Amino acid sequence: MEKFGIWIGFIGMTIGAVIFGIRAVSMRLNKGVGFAINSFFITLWAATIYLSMALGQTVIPKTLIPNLYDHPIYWGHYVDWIITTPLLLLDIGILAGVGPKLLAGIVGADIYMIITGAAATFTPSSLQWIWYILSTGAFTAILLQLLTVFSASARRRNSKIANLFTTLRNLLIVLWITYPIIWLIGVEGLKLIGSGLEVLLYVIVDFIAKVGFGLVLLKDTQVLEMATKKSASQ
Ligand code: RET
Repeated sequence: MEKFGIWIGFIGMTIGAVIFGIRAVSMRLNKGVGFAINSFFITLWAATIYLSMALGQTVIPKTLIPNLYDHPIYWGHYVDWIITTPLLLLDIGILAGVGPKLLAGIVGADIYMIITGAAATFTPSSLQWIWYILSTGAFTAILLQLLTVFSASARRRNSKIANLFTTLRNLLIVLWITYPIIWLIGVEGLKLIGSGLEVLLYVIVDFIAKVGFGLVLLKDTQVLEMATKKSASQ
């Protein structure tokens, strides 16, 4: 069941990488091509990590340290997210036209969120909740930045860019909120669901957060071209 879910993740991300790769090539040196290249690398990286998890290489099996963990740890997810979540935030930040300082701020909070989240996952005692709370704090900061300064910056751009930003921002918020919930109900947290279902849920949201997000982002080349032109300096 778990292995099956991971392989589905690998196939889904590979299909995404092929779609975005073709899109990037077809956009040639068009101004918005950076967004397609970014989506390509996001899905390529995720496909690579799903492959490593499917091969059992970025997983600690339940039986390896049974007196420490009562469940397998798919730590490949954190290697995936530490690269792909900053890239997703760069997409939405560049679309909003925010400057390098705000981009660095949100990426910093994001890296903090993933590292403390990994710490929560690897901590086999109730000390894990300290790390979970710190990670959730950083996550809240990310959401607040998206809803305030990022949205304000996007509103100052033309209406097509602003509308695409709002759609992607809402999609991102709804999807990303499910991660700490899955963790909470999953085997690392309250153990309300089993490892197999948890793996499957992560695969589904990962797929929509990367491939679905990329498809919406790349729908209109014209908007992407406009978005790469002049941006507000902040
Ligand atoms: C964890 C557990 C600790 C608390 C929080 C988490 C948040 C994770 C998030 C992950 C997003 C991943 C994405 C992946 C690829 O597309 C680490 C699960 C807050 C928000 C979007």
